[in-house]
Amino acid sequence: MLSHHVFLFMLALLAAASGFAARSAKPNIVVILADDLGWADVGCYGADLHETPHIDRLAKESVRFTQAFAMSVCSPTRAMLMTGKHAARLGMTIWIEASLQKNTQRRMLEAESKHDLPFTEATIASRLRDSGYLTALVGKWHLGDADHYPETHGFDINIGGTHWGAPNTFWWPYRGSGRFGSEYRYVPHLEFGQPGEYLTDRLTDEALRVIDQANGRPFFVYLAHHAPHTPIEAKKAYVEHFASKLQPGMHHQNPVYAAMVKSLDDSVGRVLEHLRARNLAENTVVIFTSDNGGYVGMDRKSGQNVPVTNNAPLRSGKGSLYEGGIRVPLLVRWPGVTSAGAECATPVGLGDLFPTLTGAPGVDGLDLTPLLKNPAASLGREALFFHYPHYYETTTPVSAVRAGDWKLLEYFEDGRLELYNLRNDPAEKTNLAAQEPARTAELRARLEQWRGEVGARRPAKNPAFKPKR
Ligand SMILES: [Ca+2]
Repeated sequence: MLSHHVFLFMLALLAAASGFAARSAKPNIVVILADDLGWADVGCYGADLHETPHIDRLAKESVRFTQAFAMSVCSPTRAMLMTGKHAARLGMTIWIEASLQKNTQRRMLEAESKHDLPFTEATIASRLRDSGYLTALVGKWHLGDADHYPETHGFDINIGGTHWGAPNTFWWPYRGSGRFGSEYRYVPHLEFGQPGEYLTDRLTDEALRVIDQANGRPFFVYLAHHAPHTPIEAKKAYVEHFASKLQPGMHHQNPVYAAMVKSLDDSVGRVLEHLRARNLAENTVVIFTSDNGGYVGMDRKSGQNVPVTNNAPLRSGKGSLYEGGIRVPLLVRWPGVTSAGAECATPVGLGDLFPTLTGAPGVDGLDLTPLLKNPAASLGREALFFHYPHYYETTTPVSAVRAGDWKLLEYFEDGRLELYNLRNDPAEKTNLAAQEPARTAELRARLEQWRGEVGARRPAKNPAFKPKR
């Protein structure tokens, strides 16, 4: 009996020892998530006015994914990124503030959407913390109210994360007024600062501090910038630089937005330099991406009369399921795994980061390691799905499926189907649904089957809707 106990004790010791060995071999992880940064907003994806030398250098050291997909708005992407589960399966299909407001003047009533990430969900942070990492969210959270803040989802440290999707201002003290008083759209834990301090810089300072705080422990830093989401506000010297550089016919036309993107690029440069200076670069995975396509509306609140950005050659922008709304930059630098300067055109989703970073199976995400080692490898995925049963400036309720070069969109208001061949028509100009009825029907059936499998909620006809005469 006693020897049996001793045997079990020794087994436990061995397991602990091998677990420790595995942990100590684990790399640090920094995920830098931009907010509303479009696919074409950085130099290495084709920007002209914007200047992103640090992001472009990271791209040269990374696998650059040319067809990486987010959901079309903030919270759904963030939920999927954190959990590896599709936003439709989680029932989180629109950003939080909008899930609480119902507009009943439209043709359809939007689907219900959860506004708190359920505690039953494992996150990248909870998995990594369980295996010994120091875990920190610095910046935007947007996955629930105060009782669902990052501390309740696996983060040891939360600097700035609230249910708010954007600060009132990018200038310290980062808060507004209104019916919430000085807590209106505030950014917590940044109370001590000075006038003139810019949020993107401050969040970077905090992220670097967390890296130093880890002090030898493996760390996961999720640096979720608010930039370049509205309000479109930037440093004066940068704005002047881009205003003087601006030429008619340039792809991008907003110097304030260009200046915001430059501050974001500065942040990436400072993180990379800090890792290098601390001798951590060779043992740190660095990922750079965005949570949805670029915002193509105007930021009238900031007094601007040009669109925030332009996702050309892709169609439309944030909110839409056309490529401009969902295709995002994705760079992955994993020392010892990725080859410098590699490119990968395989469609991937941000839900793939959960299994890739944790080693745990993803429910909807796939481990990208085969592609990180060899960008020409097969991931074995047949299709990617999108579901946005809501309205936005750019869209009415819609679902979409991407399989190979083909993409089908189904609009709920009228059942309209649109089929595009993205290889021949990346701008989604020519709807081939009528010319390709068999392919259209097959993709529509696949989309319908997927919606059933994940329990995707649908919008409903609005009986009170009165069309304008
Ligand atoms: Ca966003």
